[in-house]
Amino acid sequence: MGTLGAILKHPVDIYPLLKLRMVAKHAEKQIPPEPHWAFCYSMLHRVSRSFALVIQQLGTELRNAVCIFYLVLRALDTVEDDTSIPTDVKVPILLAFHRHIYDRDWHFSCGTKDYKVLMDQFHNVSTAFLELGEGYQEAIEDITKKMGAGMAKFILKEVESIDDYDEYCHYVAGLVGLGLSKLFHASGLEDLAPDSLSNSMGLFLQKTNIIRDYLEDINEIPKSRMFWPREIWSKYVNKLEDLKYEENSVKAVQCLNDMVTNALIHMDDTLKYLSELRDPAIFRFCAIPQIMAIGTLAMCYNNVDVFRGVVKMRRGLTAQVIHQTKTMADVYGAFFDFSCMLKSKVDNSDPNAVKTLSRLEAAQKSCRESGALNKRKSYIIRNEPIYIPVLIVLFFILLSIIFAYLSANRPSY
Ligand code: D61
Ligand code: MG
Repeated sequence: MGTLGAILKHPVDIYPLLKLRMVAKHAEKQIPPEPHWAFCYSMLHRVSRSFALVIQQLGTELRNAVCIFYLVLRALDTVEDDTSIPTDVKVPILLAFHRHIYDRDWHFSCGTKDYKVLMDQFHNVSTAFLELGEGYQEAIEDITKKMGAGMAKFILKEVESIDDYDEYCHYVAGLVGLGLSKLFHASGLEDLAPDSLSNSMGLFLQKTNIIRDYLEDINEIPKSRMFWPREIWSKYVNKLEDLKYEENSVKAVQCLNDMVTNALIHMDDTLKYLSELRDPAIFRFCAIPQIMAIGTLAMCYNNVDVFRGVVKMRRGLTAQVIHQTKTMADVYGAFFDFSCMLKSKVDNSDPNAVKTLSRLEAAQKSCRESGALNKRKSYIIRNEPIYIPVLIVLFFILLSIIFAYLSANRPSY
């Protein structure tokens, strides 16, 4: 369904979408004049639309550090993700990448499209990195070293057990959480959060991605990318790729529900991490991706379309989340709403139904006990009266009639 169709179906998206476009336009104006910084910020927008907008709303000093942190790790991940690079070439680069970021002459071409541009002009990122404060450089190098080593380990090792799965997600996302908490602390705006909470922030996002991107990853050319742990999928099928075949749909959806239920483990830590933050811009930067994640999990749960194509939140709802998320009350509200949405899809015949419901009820309990639920707008309970869409349509028809009339009677000079 095109954007126009989606807007007519969800007219409440119009204002947030317009607001989002204005914020994006404003962000573009903030791009620094120096060519290497201009490259970094334009590249940030090209390789990550979702994080680019929330990074842009951070204060200048922290924004530059987080922007470079993102591009350094995205470059490292581009090496990891390029399945055409032979292992004996890839592993040494992953292990030494934390040293390469200091060397403006270092270059390794790989990846496709914008990722390839990032790699080919990576010297711009190194130049900007070397301009960051000492504390920021140390935190970024430390995380890059640990993530490179973790990625190298799993180039040679399959994700078998759930412990392997948590370990892999720690390396590629948990460490990002730990690094961000260090950057927030180095900026003097936040206390240093406990590693366990920072790690959970990353695992909740990464596991949501791994679940949502099942089909894209398993169909990756030349080699499949497989992150679902054998300990879970082997209860439903003999091979991970069997989940995508029509005849295995019932087992596939049960396996999907098992994976979603596993990801829900990290909800409490995520809510605790967010409730400790003090700086409003840092709060929004951390909260918006988490709300997108619980929303995406609610859409993926019990949804066979995950094995048919990519299930994504509609742009209008994304705009609403970005527009409406300002306080912890908004976060409790969103987690409560999307938990209700997920709960409404739990079928008691599902093998994990009891576990799924208990984790949802635990999260809903902490949201209720926050006492923040009543003062907020809901993401799912449609409270706008049905006549609004009709009015908007009429308005547009009127506008086009006036326009047609004016253009018809415009005096020809
Ligand atoms: C607060 C706010 C943002 C947070 C956070 C806490 C904790 C963790 C994260 C963001 C990271 C979440 C990662 C989820 C998306 N997954 C990926 O991008 C995978 O690549 C992981 C390795 C590179 C990590 C790059 C990254 C991502 C977000 C950042 C950041 C660095 C630095 C600062 C802020 C946000 C995925 O990549 C998909 C792709 O290639 O597009 C993969 O390859 O598995
Ligand atoms: Mg990767």
